[in-house]
Amino acid sequence: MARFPENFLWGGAVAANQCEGAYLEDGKGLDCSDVTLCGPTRYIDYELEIDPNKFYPSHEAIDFYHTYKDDIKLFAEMGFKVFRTSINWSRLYPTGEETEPNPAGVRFYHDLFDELHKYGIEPLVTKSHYESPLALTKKYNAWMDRRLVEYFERFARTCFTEYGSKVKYWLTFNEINNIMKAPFLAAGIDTRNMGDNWEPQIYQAMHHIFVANAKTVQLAREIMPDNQIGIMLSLSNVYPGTCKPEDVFATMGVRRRSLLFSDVMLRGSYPGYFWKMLREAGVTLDMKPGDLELIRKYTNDYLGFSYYRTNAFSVGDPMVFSTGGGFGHDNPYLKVSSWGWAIDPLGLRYTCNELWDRYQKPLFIVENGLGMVDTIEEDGSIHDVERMEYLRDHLEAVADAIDDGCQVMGYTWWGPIDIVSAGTGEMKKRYGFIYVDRDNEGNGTGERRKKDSFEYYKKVIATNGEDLEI
Ligand code: BGP
Repeated sequence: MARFPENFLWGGAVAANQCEGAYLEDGKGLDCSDVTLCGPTRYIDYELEIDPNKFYPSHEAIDFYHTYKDDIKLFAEMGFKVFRTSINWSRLYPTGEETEPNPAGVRFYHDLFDELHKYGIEPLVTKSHYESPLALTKKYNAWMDRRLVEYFERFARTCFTEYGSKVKYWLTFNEINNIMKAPFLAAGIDTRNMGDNWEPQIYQAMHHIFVANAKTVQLAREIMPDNQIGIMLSLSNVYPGTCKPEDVFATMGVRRRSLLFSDVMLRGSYPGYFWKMLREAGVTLDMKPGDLELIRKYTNDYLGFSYYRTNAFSVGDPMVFSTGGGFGHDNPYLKVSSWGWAIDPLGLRYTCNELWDRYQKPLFIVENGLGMVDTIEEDGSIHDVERMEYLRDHLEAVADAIDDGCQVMGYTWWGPIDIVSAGTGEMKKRYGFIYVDRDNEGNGTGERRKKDSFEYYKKVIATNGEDLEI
């Protein structure tokens, strides 16, 4: 019996700021990623001005803005049914405040989606993926200000009006639960002048985002009622560090710092534990009449999420941040990748069951992948067995989750082509089935080269996941 449904959406995922480059081309404005450098703390060590003597990975990235036709041809060769990317807000609205969109920016994404459809590939579009207009940060500190709701709604109206007939699957905010760990990356919020205890102030920005999400769903229902608009969270999981009740209870609290966002956007209300967080922080949200009604009425259609790995958490652990989902301490029962991230395929099965039980809404694994350093052999080949093993094992887990009764819409491997790392800005941390000749300093020809995993994923898709043999 087939382990994956007939219409399973196989594909790959990227983000505009991590692949397009052309950071000021055709009228695009600066976005927050354009002022972040290479390095493990790029999401907190940023300046709001470009230093001409520094290298910014997003400025050229892998030049997808100009190479997308050739790259999409390679995705089609692998047999992609779907391709996830984002619309860079500052390409359409350079400062975020314009009353009309930038025509060249609108045109680019029409051309991109048309190219995908040429090969029968469905676009899966994230509206905001770590790339909000920098001007909104400088003027309003981004989502701390309620005006962002209006600007995001204007951006949504343009997206749905322009692309509603070409894009069936949408996501509002990428990994928006990361706002509580990396507010500048996730929501363009500069916390450096907000003191050490900035988190309680972020709760107001979260309210603005929940309202903006609901308004976006409302617009989607009005403009493109047959399309699906999901949410997207970073949901790599966390296990109790011991079976001590205190550790189990503390770990539930850590997990709730992520599931709060899906609870609100999929169930339509602030859960009791969020009201308690507000009480304990002494925060009274500044709400407009009708806000909670909007959030209740306009919930999202599906749950998109990223899963990379799992960690463990015990009382007293530090709450570490990582783009791959970081919490307490390493799990001694798990192997780690050559990059140092834990490998836990069963954790993906566990997470799918956890989320299906909690929401009973379709799940979409829109990010799963292995970042690692690739070796180019003498003959130019790249035998990325570690990547194929990670993919095989995690697809086995997805098949098991579907067998467990979880409804999974699709799977988009993160980084089907080497792109700029979100967490460190590096090219060295490669996810792709397609190698890109470019290093951390921007040197290289940009030439594309197939790795062994290219043919492997092509076979997986061709057999609808039946043949996972490496
Ligand atoms: C997620 C982001 C992606 C992607 C991924 C991998 O947080 O949604 O943008 O980058 O992490 O992380 P990294 O690129 O740091 O390896």
